[in-house]
Amino acid sequence: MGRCVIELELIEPPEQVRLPPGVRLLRGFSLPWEAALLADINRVVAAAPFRHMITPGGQRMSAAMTNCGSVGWISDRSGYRYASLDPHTGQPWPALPGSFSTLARRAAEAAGFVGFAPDACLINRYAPGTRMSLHQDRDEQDLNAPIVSASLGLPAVFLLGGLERSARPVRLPLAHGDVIVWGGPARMIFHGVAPIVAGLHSGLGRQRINLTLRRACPT
Ligand code: MD6
Ligand code: FE
Repeated sequence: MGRCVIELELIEPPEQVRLPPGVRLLRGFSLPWEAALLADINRVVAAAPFRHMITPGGQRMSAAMTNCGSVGWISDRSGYRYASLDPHTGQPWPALPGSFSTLARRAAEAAGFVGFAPDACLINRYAPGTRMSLHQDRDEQDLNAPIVSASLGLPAVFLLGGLERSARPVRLPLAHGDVIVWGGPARMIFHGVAPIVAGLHSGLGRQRINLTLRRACPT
């Protein structure tokens, strides 16, 4: 008898997690674009390879990163910022693929943010054990635009904090194909990624890839 109660708790779907206003989780939303996204990621990475950036404090970031779009997010000894040239190649970042911008616009729309026109996409690659510590996304000039974040490959536990660093984060499991959109009152929320658990994803192997689409420059 008691066993039934326990099972009901265990099978409660993650969709039941109550999200703060301005945050929307769209399960499986990117799956219709899966093949195009993976091909476009490969094209971007061929022109602008993944690299481990250095924080202003001198630490090597554990997620490998690259960008596409008219500007890309970079970090080095002199700080965090958007730059129109890839410091690794000296060339402009690869253009934002149509699959990325279409996905972003449609996901933003589904979350109630119409007219989202991203100009930058940060691509993060996580090997097992890799994490991202709690941070705010605050280097964009247009804080009215939402952010669209697509998870691919190995699952992750997204840490969704509050508007102050001290708030205890909610743990939000993310699977291949899930998309998070946030903006409005949630735009400056602290967030991070718990260490990725080792595993093998059928399409992407032993890694998680995250696409974070933003509007970095004023419209
Ligand atoms: C990640 N994402 O999921 C890291 N930032 O790998 C982020 O830092 C992030 O997912 C702002 C909005 C959505 C995000
Ligand atoms: Fe972020």
